[in-house]
Amino acid sequence: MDDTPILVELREGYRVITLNRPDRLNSFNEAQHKAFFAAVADAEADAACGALVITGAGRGFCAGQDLSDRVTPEGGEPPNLSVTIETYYNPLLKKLRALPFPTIAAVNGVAAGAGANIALACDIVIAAKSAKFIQAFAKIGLIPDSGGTWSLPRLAGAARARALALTGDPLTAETAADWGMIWKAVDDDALMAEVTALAERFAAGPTVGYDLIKQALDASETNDFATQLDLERDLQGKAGRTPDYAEGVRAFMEKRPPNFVGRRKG
Ligand code: T3D
Repeated sequence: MDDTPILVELREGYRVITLNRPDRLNSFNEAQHKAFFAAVADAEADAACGALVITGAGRGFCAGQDLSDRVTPEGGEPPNLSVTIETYYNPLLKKLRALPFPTIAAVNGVAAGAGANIALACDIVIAAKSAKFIQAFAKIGLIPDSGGTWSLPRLAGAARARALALTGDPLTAETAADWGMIWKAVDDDALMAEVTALAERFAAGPTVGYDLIKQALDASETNDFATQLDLERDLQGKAGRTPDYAEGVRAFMEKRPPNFVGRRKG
């Protein structure tokens, strides 16, 4: 096994980050927390990065926090989990959600605990049919974190969110897709081809427009309808001033594929 906890691949117009602790199902220890955050921040800082793929090495996507770091001897001082969340998970989740380009979770195997909710925080989740999503927290006396209590009711609906969170029962990729929690479940051996095609499409796409779409959808979580209409007016004004909009319309009228440049490509 490679002993670096994160692998980063720079591809034409996008990046792939692979969580790389397969023996522990890519669960997070401190080194992996730090390396993952740094890799996401590097992608954000790269003007040529138009999409980010997150996946896991081996048979799992990510099993959340590495619990071998959390064993408390009987009668010992319990760890202060708020500190880890404040130090690692919350900054990571905030950064992931705010990235100005599309994020794709390629869920290659089990996604449990924080691992499930990191996947669900991505813009698009494509999972191998053998993958499972597990809100494992309740099984060890915790609550869903990494945005789980926010994203689950929104993605799965209130009743399913409660059952998933309270039981910690595994949810198959196909059921997650049927419920609309993820974009799709695909045959295991088709996963990376499917994800690569989508990432390449985003990398060649109107990147500023994608950023504005994300901003509008995020704001809709708290806006009322009238406020959202005003926001759409303002963001569409910005989109309409991009070279990619001009190119998109020209290409449509000339019946040819568009050649987008995207501000982030420099
Ligand atoms: O702590 C804080 O800072 C607060 C933040 C918390 C965030 C969280 O994510 S809390 C939730 C933590 N995660 C879990 O509770 C999930 C624990 N893992 C499992 O329940 C199961 O491993 C799975 C359902 C994910 C997969 O089951 P299975 O049967 O496919 O695999 P396995 O045999 O259980 O796991 C394979 C190996 O990975 C195994 O090691 P071994 O026996 O081969 O040496 C197992 O111990 C290890 N592993 C799996 N998950 C973790 C882990 N080791 C450490 N931490 C893990 N989370």
